[in-house]
Amino acid sequence: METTKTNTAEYIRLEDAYGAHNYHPLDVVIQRAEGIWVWDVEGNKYLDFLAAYSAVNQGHAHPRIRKALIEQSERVTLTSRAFRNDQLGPFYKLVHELTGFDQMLPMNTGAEAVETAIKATRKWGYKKKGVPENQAEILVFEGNFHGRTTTIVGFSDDDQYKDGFGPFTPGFKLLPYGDLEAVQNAMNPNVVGVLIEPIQGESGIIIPPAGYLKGIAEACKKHNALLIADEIQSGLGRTGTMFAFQHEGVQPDVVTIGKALAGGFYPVSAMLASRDVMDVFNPGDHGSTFGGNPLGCAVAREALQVLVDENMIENSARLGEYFMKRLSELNSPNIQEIRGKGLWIGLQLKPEAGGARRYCEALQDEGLLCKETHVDTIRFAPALNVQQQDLDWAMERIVSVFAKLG
Ligand code: IF1
Repeated sequence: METTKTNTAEYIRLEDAYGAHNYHPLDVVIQRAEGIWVWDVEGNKYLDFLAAYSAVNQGHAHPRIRKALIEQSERVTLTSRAFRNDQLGPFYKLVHELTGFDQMLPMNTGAEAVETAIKATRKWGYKKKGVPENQAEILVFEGNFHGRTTTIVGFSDDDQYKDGFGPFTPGFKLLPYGDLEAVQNAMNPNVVGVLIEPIQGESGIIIPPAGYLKGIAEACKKHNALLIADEIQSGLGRTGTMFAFQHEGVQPDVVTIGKALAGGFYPVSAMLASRDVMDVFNPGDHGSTFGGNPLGCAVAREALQVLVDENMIENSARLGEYFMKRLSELNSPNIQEIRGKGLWIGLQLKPEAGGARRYCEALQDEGLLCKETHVDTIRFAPALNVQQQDLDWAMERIVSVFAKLG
């Protein structure tokens, strides 16, 4: 059959005709990706400034990670956890060595890692803290994003994430983000944990006041509650350190990781914790078909190794600072605030600027792919192996778009 060069419009038509409309993506149909660059079906080249929401911190299609995927795929890909495999133990050991946490429980998506952390924290509350059955409370925060399961969206304060999906899971208390007193006042004997993003991602790279995270850690210690840091987006070098919580010098009891954990090649997530927390799980309590599979473990081991071997975390800290400085030179009257840590930056526009979407569309026309969040904020989050000249290339286009749109 003669193959026709299907163009962008045709791909969009197929998605619209046969797929759920649960996203409003930019009209760019990506066909190939390498490092920080992606190409669409028309042959246009773009600098990817979203990095799949920080799931490709190592850059697209990293050759070392691809090699690990191919080699493992020729050995064994999935055994289930009914049996053991030769990739899981070494993966556990590497994560322990890199993060200092005693143990991990491997899952697949970020939401599953967060659900695992919720279950572990509740069970720890009942079995070790002595909270009466079904009375456990977990403190959560306005502007949170922890995934899309019914339990997780149930404690979101974004109406769209909840609309039509009730009834929801009880046992969560929403507090204002950044207000330490609110956390201290919410503490009571039934509080088993505090679930927080050290820097809020979806909300638009919201950085809490200095000392806030430390204050929460102290409140958790005082009231015998677990501090759970969701580092699924902020972790693995995105903010210039392995974990965002390290900027505050705190040591959470539980951490969730995902996204870049397998370098964009495979969904791998995990909950990290001390033995004291992890030993609430007995055989058969919890799990998943693909959790800890040898293919995901082999890929994740190499993805973590690459992050370290290629100094991507230091690169994120150094070039994040550089880029923040370059962005601060933009003197557009439409800019409300520029926030960021490492290569994770949110540029918030004033409401009168007409929304970030049109800036993202204009940037797309200039060859830069970004994503707006919460209407007014443009998110800049390139792969952590971006180079200074790439940021300068991006800056030229950002300057040009702001000159056009104000
Ligand atoms: C979508 C947002 C980002 C996360 C944090 C857990 C998860 C995420 C801090 C769940 C996932 C993704 C989900 C994706 C878009 C993206 C996103 F806009 F939704 F909020 F990054 F900001 N904790 N974030 O950021 O991980 O189950 O997706 O593997 O749902 O549209 P997941």
